[in-house]
Amino acid sequence: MPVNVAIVGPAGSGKTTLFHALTAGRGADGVGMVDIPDGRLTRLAEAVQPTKTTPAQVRVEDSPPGSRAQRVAFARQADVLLKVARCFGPEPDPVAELEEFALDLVLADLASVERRLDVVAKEARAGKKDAQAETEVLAAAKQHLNAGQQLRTLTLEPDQRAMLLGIFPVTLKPAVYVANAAEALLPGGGEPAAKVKKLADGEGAPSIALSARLEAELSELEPSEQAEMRAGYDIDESGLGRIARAVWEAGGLITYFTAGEPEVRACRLNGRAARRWQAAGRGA
Ligand SMILES: Nc1nc2c(ncn2[C@@H]2O[C@H](COP(=O)(O)OP(=O)(O)O)[C@@H](O)[C@H]2O)c(=O)[nH]1
Ligand SMILES: [Mg+2]
Repeated sequence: MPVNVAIVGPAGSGKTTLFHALTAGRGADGVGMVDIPDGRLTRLAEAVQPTKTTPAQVRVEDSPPGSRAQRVAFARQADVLLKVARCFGPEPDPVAELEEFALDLVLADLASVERRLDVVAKEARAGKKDAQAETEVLAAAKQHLNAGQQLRTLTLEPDQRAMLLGIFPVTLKPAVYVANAAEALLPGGGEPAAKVKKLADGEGAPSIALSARLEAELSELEPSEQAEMRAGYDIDESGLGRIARAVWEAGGLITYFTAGEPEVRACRLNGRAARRWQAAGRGA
């Protein structure tokens, strides 16, 4: 199963434009596969000279239009949220827009926590083991959500985290922020992008500034024309690559390589397999 990345965020922030840029126009019906650039794979391929080189990939999906409930449901099925903020156009206020968007997710999690608390209260009365511990973590989650905070920023022990996962909380999913900046403010993205970075830093999440519209246009050009235009904007090709790597890392994934004729391939490990791999001192 590939890692599912959902492009989410306020309306008009450039989600569909970013989807086209990331998939270089090859996505269909809002779904596309995106390669994860990796210098190690390139070096391996140079050494082995295989007939085929297969990079690791993630599956990226654009937000379909829909109601607030549908937006929450869409985010819920993802492994990683790619949150796009509007840092271009008239009076960009990316932080307010991101917070408004996050509120729907917070309220959805609050409803799930409250439903689960009812169930666990009954289990506690029936003397079920662990019900007390679960009640405590749910109560802490409820307080955090009631304060408008996402569960991503709640400090949790691994076993508490595992208990919370039972309610499929959407605000606990790893997030990567994209400050979709005005072309004139590239490469850094200026003040609006700085605000997005501050918000992301507060959640321990990565944030990347680029112009989705410019990247989508560039993706349609020949490499030589691309390079020329990038130089004009003082940007390199790393923006989309950094997004791809950030969502890969946010998904807690580990890359391993198989090399030989006819193919050099980057694959993913996650969950228990990844922990065993790391414990054995291998992989990165
Ligand atoms: N100036 C500028 N406009 C953009 C950028 N990205 C998207 N837009 C424009 O913003 C509008 C909404 O973009 P869209 O991708 O449809 O947003 P969505 O509602 O989040 O999917 C469109 O008119 C885009 O051309 C950008 O990086 N710079
Ligand atoms: Mg759209």
